[in-house]
Amino acid sequence: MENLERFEAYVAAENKVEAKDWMPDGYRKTLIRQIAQHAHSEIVGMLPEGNWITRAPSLRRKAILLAKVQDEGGHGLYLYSAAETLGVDRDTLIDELNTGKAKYSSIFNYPTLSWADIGAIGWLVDGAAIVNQVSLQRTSYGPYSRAMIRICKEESFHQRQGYEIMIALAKGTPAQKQMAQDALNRWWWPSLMMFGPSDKESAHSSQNMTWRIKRHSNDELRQKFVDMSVAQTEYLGLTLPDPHLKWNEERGHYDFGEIDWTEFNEVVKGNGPCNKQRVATRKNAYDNGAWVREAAVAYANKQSAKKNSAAA
Ligand code: FAQ
Repeated sequence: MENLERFEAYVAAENKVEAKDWMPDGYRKTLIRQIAQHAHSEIVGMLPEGNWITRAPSLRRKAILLAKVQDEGGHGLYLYSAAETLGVDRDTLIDELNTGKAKYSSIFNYPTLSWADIGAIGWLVDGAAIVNQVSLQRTSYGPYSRAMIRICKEESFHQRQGYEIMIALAKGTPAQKQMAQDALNRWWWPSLMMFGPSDKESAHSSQNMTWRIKRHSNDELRQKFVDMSVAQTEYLGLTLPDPHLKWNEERGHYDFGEIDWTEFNEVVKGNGPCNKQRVATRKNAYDNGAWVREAAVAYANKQSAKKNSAAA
């Protein structure tokens, strides 16, 4: 049997591929692409929420938000490690992010204008991320699958903290409820875009489903997210900003309006409201952290020199 045939039979039987196993070049390449984009999304995703740490409305909210943003940094690090198992160097990936070459999720190119946006991000953005990532727990590449299992546990806490902020606002004063509705209006459609282009337009889905990298298509996951969000919105007493949203008895799902794909494509191309700011902030943070990296390497070198001289 050819290597490729054997590999495809192996993943079709629900076995996990590990770093040292033989894999097709295309499998390695698309995984590096997807895992790196995912890692960058976690790291850039720290910025819109980080913007509100100093302005959180209470000490309790500040502590929770700090922990959440720190978790996202941790997710980025697991994911860079998973990408490295495929033979790519972390510095190369970070350089691609800092020079604006790398893609990361479109959602993080929108601004956080009010405290309610922190609720909406936790509820909707982490909510959408979980729907996608629960599916990816069963991805065929072992290191990615294991990273997803750890990450999903934390994402569900993030989703609940966001929803709890939304409950507090939606059940608060009329002005607070209005803030919550305004945040929902602005974050709903960009959250649906997180799932990627429609199945008809998705370049990688078909091959990646065969290789069990992706377990569900972009549209399937998007539909699942819409279906679960309707009841959550009703509980809040808010309204989803979509006049076409309607239960379809025959399909057993909600129908919903058309996504603005022109907006999606522009944001992905780098022309969203905050793309330039996000990349510049990341580059700045990286440059300002050079001394920390140098100190860490110098310390590690000193420790190993000490060990070697003790052993001699
Ligand atoms: N934004 O053929 P497909 C999080 C690109 S985690 C930007 O369908 P694929 C946690 C795509 O890369 C959020 N680009 O691609 C958190 C491809 O470009 P390429 C991130 C997008 O890979 C919460 C092209 O379009 N999650 O947020 C987007 O099969 C709160 C064609 O698309 C992940 O990355 C987009 N929305 O499916 C953190 C999950 N959609 O490379 C902080 C893992 C598509 O050909 C705060 N990734 N593109 O130039 C995936 O599951 C997949 O990569 C998809 C896209 C589903 C995103």
